[in-house]
Amino acid sequence: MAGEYRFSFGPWNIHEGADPFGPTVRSSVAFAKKVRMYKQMGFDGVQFHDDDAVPDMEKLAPAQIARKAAAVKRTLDGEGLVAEFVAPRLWEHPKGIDGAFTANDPKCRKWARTRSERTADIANALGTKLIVLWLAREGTYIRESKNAIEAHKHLLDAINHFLEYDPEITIAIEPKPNEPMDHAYLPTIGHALAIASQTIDPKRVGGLIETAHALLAGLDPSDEMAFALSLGKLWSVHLNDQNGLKFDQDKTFGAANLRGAFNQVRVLELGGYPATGRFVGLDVKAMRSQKSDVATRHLSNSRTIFLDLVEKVRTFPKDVHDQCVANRDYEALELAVIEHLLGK
Ligand code: XUL
Ligand code: MN
Repeated sequence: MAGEYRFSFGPWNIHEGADPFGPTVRSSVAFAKKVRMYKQMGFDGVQFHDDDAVPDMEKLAPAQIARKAAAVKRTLDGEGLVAEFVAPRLWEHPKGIDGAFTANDPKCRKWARTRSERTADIANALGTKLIVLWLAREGTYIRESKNAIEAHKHLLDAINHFLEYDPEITIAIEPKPNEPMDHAYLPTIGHALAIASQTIDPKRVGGLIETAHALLAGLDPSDEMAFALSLGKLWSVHLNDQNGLKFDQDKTFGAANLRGAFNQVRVLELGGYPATGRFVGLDVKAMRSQKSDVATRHLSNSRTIFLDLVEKVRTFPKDVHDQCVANRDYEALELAVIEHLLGK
């Protein structure tokens, strides 16, 4: 079972524990040390932001950026790892304060396009064709601050620019409804795939669904995944968990809502996700209270819980399921699911 699914996470998922209310509580782990942990924990793929791969990229010329990214590729090769995707980190730069692709200032929008070109170059050097777009600050704190109709056109232009710049890349949009913005553009997979259909090459634009983001939108992550799967557009996932409507918690997968996690695994099984060769990505954070020596458990535990749930999905008695569905007896089905999860 472990062999059927390929798992990935990003270097930001091993972090120092700073939050908006307090400083770091763990020392930094160097990238070279992080990559050595992947295989030991059963992971084969590394998710990257562009500046995870080339930290000082804003100060470098395109050729230097490509050379540095090629060196990272050699490190990955040495560990038997592959890059899953590269995402432009547009939200930490001063030019991204008011959004990047949808900034009101044309100079900022231009910067974002140039940065996208470098992101594509890094993806090439790392040997992946997948770009992930989490549109962090593409939205508003107050609606009057932008023309939202124009903003959506800017987003479409930005995606088209990416597709034109590199005819090989594919783009997975990672929707999220809020945080850091009050409201973000493209809050759900429906929005993401609608804009994908309007691009110059719709077959190269799909989606990545994160559990917590779907929950923050008040939606069921498994149905969001099913929608994308039904269109052949689920190109990655960010599994994690979320305890209600609050900040993006990135909890261990299944830790807040085990049944919700069961249903996400079920839909990936129903959709034949392992056969697509796509990664099961995690986007989980260690609790701030974790000491350094155990601050990777959220990753290995999420993977373990995922695989335990694959087992649960596969061993759910089909005859019970079919009988309950035939009888339209969903109370019986619900009890059967809960008892199965409880190991009864
Ligand atoms: C933010 C988030 C990001 C993206 C990658 O909520 O999920 O880490 O997954 O840019
Ligand atoms: Mn994510």
